[in-house]
Amino acid sequence: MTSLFPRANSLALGVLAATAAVLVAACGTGPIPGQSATTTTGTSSSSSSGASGGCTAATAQTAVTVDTTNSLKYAPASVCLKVGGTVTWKNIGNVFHTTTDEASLAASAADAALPSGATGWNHALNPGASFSLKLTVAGTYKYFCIPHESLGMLGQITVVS
Ligand SMILES: [Cu+2]
Repeated sequence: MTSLFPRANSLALGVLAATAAVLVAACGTGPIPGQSATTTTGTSSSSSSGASGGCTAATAQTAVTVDTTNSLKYAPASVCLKVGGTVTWKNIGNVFHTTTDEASLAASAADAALPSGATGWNHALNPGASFSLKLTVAGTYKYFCIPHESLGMLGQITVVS
């Protein structure tokens, strides 16, 4: 009887060790599901809530890609662009989205913003589709997804010269 316990224990430990090894391996390799591994924008560590926090001529990009995802987000939600630069939205999921910066289409007026002199836009993004927009007026743009605005699918583009 007593001789059974050590055996059972070592079996249990073996299983635990194997499970841990699998977990470690799973964490250590491969991208996190739903995230594209290629999005490395060293400049946009912009979880900062400030309007143009950190977006300067030195950090601005001339071309950025914003993914629209099945988690109903723009990724990244905030980008820093040089004047004359291009934003490309790409629907990487299978849910319909829009990229929209028209105050008249917003449920909440605060979700849409344009610098004075800039033109708004409203473009559908079917699954797999992409849409590019060149922004030639500096300032802060706030845009949203029509079907998911109330769920917080909001984006911001800061354009600097
Ligand atoms: Cu959406």
